[in-house]
Amino acid sequence: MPELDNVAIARQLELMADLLEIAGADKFRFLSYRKAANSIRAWPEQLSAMAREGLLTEVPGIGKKLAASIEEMLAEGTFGELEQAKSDIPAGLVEIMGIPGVGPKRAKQFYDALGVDSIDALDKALDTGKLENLGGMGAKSVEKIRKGLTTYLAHHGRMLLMDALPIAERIADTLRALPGVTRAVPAGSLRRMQETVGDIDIITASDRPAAVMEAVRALPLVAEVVASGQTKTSILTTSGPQVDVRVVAPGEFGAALQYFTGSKEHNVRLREIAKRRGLKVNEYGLFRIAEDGTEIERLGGETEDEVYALLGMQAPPPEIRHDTGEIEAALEGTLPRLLEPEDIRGDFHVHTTSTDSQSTLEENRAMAAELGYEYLVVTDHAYNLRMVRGLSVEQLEEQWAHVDRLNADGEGPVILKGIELNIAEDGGVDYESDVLERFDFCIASLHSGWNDTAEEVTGRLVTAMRNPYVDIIGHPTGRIIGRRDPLPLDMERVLEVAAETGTIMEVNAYPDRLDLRDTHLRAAKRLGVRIAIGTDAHRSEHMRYMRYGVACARRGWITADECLNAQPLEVVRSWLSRTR
Ligand code: DGT
Ligand code: CA
Ligand code: CA
Ligand code: ZN
Repeated sequence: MPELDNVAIARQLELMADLLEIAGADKFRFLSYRKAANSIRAWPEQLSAMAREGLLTEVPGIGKKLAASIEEMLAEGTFGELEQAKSDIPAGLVEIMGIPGVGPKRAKQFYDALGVDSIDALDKALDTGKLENLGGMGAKSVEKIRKGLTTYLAHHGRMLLMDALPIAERIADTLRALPGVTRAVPAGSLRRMQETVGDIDIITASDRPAAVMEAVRALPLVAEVVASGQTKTSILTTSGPQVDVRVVAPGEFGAALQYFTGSKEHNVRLREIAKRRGLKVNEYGLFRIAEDGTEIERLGGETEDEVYALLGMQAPPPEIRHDTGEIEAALEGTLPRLLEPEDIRGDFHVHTTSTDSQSTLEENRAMAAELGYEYLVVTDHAYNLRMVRGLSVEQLEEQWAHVDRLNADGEGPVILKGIELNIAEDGGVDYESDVLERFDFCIASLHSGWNDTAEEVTGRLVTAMRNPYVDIIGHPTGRIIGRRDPLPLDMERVLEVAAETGTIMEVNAYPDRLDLRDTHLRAAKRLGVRIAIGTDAHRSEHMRYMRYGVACARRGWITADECLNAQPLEVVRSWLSRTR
C-alpha cells in the first residue's frame, strides 16, 4: 500500500468536505473536515508515523471519528464515507464548484438540470447558452462564470507551492541519506519558489545511479512509476504531483542543477552569453568550444557558483531567474542581497480566538518564541466585518489588557497591539480616531469590491492610505490563487500614493494569497515603498508559512532594508510612527 503523506490526507478530507457541501449537508459537518485538513497541512509531523503510535487525536481538529477515518485511509488508500459520498455525487462536481462564481449550490443545480459533471461539460453549456435559461442565472452571473473558468484553467494541473514543497523536501531528504549520494536538491519552478508548480524536479549526484533510480521507484509515497531509465525516473505520488528525479555524476551536479532550475528564459540568455565568449553551457558542464561548435575542453560544472563564475557573473538567487534584469545585474556584479528567512524578527498579521482564529494569544506567542521572533502582533478583525464578529471597543479593551499582562511577564516575544480594519465603500475604516490612536499599528484591508470598477476600488484604497492611522494595506489585491481574481486596481496609482503617504504594503504569506506578487513588488521597490510580511495566521501553526512570504518577497527583489519584519523593535516603531 503506498503511503499517504499529510498533503494527500488533507486532500481527501477536503474532497469529503466539498462533496458534503454539494450534497447540502450540515455546515458544521463539512466545516469540521475542512478545519482538520487545514490543521493537517500545517502540522509538522507525518500523520502516518503518529497513527502507528495511536497519537492522531493529538492533532488539533482530529477527534476519535476522524482519527478512525484517517487510519482507514492509511491502510486502504481511501475511507468508506468518502467512497460512499463519491458514489452519490460525481467527483467532477467538486472541480466545477471550485470555479470562481460557481460554488456548491450552482454546481449541483447545473448537474441536476443539465447533467453538467465535468469542466468540459460546463464549457459546452456556457458556449451553447444553456446556463442563461436556468433559474436564478442572469447574464451577469454567466459572464462571471465564464471569467472564472478562465482563471481556473490558467492554474489547471498546477499545484500550490505549499502542497509541493513538503513532498519535494521529504524525497530529497530520503535520497540524500542513500549511500553514494552526495547531493539531492529540488530544482525547477519549485526551487524558484513559484507560487504554483507543474511538477517537482529533483537533481541528485551519485556515482551509483542505478541504486538511486531503484530507491525512487521504491519510495513509500509512489502511486505509479511513469517511467524509469538509467538517469531519470518519473513517479506519480499519492498526493498528486509528478516527480522527476535525475541522477548525475558528482562532477556534473552544478551544471545539472543550474540547467534544471531554469527558468527557460533565464537559460536561453545564459547560453547566449556563453556563446559570445566562445563557451557552451549545458546540463553536463561548461565547455570551451571551437568556431564550428566542437568541444575543446571542459572547464567545470561541479557547482552552480562555478558555472556562473566561469561565465563572468554572480549566481542570481533561483527565485529571480526569469530574465527580468537579473542577468544584467549579475554581469555587473550588482545583485542585491535579498531578504533571508533568518532576517525575520516577527510576523505582522496574526489572528486569535477573539475573532476567527483557532489559536489563543498565548499559543501564538509560544509559536513566535519557537520561531525565534523578537516580537509578534495581534491583528484581529475589526468591528465592521460582521461575518466573523469583529471586535467591539469593549472587546478591544479586554484584548489590550490581556496583551499588557502577557507583555508584563516578559516571558516571550513582545506583543504589539494591531488590528485588521475593513475599508468601507467610502474608503473609511472601523472605529473613531480616539480608538484608532490606541493601536500600535493598523492594517487596513479590502474585503469586497469585486464587482466594482477600478476607479472605485482604487479610490477606496487611496482614501484609506491617506488616513493617518492606516499603516499597512493588507493583502492588497485580494486574489486567491486559482479561485479568486485580483480586485480591479490601478496598482501604479496605489503604489504612488503608498510612497507619498509612507504606507507599508503587505506581502500576505498565506500560501494561496501571496499578495502582493512579484511584479507589484518590483514596482513598489522602484518607488521606495516598504513592505511587511504577514502570515494571516488563523491558527498558530500557520505562522510557519512565513517562508512562503519571504520567498514571495525575494521574487520581488526585496531586501532586508525594505522589509518591516526584518527591523529590530525600535526601528519598527519608528517606521510605524512615520505615517502618524
Ligand atoms: P513547471 O514544472 O511547469 O512548474 O515549471 P519548470 O520550470 O519546473 O519546468 P520543467 O519541469 O518543465 O523543467 C524544469 C527546468 O528544466 C526548466 O525550468 C528549464 C529546464 N528545461 C527543461 N526542459 C528544457 C528544454 O527543453 N529547454 C530548456 N532551455 N530548458 C529546459
Ligand atoms: Ca517542474
Ligand atoms: Ca519536470
Ligand atoms: Zn487577516
